[in-house]
Amino acid sequence: MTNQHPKRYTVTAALPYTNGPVHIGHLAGVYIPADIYVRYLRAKKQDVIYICGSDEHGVPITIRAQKEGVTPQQIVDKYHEIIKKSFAEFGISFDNYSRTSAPIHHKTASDFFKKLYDEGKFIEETTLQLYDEKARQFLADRFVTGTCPKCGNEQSYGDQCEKCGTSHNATDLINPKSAITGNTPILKETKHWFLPLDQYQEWLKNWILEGHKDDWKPNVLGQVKSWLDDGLKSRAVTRDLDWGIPVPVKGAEGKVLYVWFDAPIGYISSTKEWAEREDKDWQPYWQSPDTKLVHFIGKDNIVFHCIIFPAMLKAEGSFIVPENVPANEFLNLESNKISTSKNWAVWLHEYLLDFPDKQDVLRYVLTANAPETKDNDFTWKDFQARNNNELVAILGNFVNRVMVLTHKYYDGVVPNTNKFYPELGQIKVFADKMGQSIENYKFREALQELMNLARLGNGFLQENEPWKKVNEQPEEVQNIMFTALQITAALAYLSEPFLPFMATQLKNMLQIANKNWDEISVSDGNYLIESGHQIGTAHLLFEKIEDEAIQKQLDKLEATKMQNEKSPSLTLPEGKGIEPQKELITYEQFSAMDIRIGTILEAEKVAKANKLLKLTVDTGVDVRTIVSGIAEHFTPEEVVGQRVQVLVNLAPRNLRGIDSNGMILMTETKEGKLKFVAPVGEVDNGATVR
Ligand code: B3M
Ligand code: ZN
Repeated sequence: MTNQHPKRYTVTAALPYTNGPVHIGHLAGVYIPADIYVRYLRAKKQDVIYICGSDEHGVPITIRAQKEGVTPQQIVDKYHEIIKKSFAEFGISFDNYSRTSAPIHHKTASDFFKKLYDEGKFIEETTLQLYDEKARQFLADRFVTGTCPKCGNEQSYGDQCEKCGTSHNATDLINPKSAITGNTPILKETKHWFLPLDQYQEWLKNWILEGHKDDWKPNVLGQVKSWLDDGLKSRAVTRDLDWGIPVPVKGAEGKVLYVWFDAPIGYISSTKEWAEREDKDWQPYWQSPDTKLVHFIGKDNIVFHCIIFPAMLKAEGSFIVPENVPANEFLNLESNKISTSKNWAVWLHEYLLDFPDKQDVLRYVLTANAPETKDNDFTWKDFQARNNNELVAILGNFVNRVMVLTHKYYDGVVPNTNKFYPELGQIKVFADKMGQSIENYKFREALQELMNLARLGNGFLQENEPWKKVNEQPEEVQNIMFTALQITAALAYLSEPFLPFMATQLKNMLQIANKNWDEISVSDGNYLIESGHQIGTAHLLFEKIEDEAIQKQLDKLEATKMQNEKSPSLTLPEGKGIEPQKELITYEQFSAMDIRIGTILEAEKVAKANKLLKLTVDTGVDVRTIVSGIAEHFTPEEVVGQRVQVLVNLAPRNLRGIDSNGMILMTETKEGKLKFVAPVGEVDNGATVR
């Protein structure tokens, strides 16, 4: 069932959530492997597009906005720019990087939903959903945590357990807790639209477990099999939230598309955006059976890309489905799980401040150590070792020796040859092997081969020792150097998918143009760099990284660790009863409130009202009556003489027949005990609060 000779490739990389910058885990898991794959295909002159964009909806964005005290739009605007820039700086060569807040995406996702809706592909149902009474909000996805019904993980999210990877409905959670207030939610009725995944079960089983049993990665097949074995259930594709794409049907006011419904459609919208800009047709890239669609993702996204999105595409009817979904496992950092909220990460923008121009070193280490088959660990010591012992000592050293000797012996002119060393025949073997590995998504293996070619070059020089023969056997040395230069040129070409910055630099040093990957071979009379060709000046491709630079990074992580121990969560204080921040107001709105310092002069209970005290308050402006709902917390005697803050220009209200002229400001302990918000130290009555 695989497309042996596709006419074109559509390669997508998971759309990162715009709730923070990107880190090495993102690069290693998704963007570098996909980038290697497309750079290789481009070098083979294939028709390929590399599509991505920011995932700007969903609960993580809302949570981040609440945490930073700004609107979701401000969050996505900020991180979209940061993320896009980081990708560009690391040479991630998207053909298009869009965003799901773009109008073209809203329209595409909305039309997609509408089509399925009109064709009766959804089940419309009013069900009981989790609701946080305090936050006055339905809880889905990351707004709720609880115990995973499958593995017992107590921190599972509403839509997915990060521990076992299961995807479930929020109501499946055992002991659900609101991530906003920490409260136990109640069940409340609400209407939603469900995609009946069970109807696609058989088709999915045949397509993946039969059709792709030999070419999909075992970790991906394993997860798919486990969901299918459990039996697929209907999944809601709408949510009661105000951030997202409005559900485009009547009676759905206040509801938006589930982020995992709209986000994968983002691949299609981003392709449309690209096609518009490039004056191309987007359809063949998504609808033509001779297109090979490949989704690069992390392991936590498998269910969405292998079950839900394909079911959506199938339901829609006019789209192709992916031919592979090469999901990676996770990368840890110094033995701990990378965490945005705990700041346990190497952020790309921060890396570049400390290691400017060392993008390729990170690309190299993250590929050499990629979590292709199991979780892997990034350590700074390994980073240093791989740079110093591999990039500098093997690749850089070989290239440098060839460059320097060519300038020394021949003033930088490629010498003649009359001998065909077996090493030359190896070049094509390497190119083919690497190509095979890349096509099988084994990028570590491919990179190993690249380094093996550099090792072969070093071995060749070591064995033939041109520096010892240059005076006695000049012709022999010409043959040796000619051969070494061919290997150097091959390295320039073959390193391009992995180390694009270095490859460009090396091609410039050698003064050679790009070449089709399939032509990276040397046979008698067919060379990568010709005799008589003048090469450019030599520069070192890599430099040693000293201990101090590594120590600095380790110290930084140590500081993070200490910070986390002091205040364990920088995240939205989960379960601490903190209410979410309200909508922003203007300064004018704030200054319209007249708050004064005052003193309670008299207090008495209000007849037949358990909660109310009638207070006489000196506000500085005047002495007035205020009725306050504090009687269950304070006796009248307790509050006389209490200094308070009073909102004095609140419109009067009549409570139990008494005119109340203002409001006393109160706060509340975690246990629910009311407290006065009193001035600290000497302040006169009538002083304003601003
Ligand atoms: N934004 C999940 C993530 O960043 C999600 C991927 C969407 S791909 C359509 O882990
Ligand atoms: Zn679980």
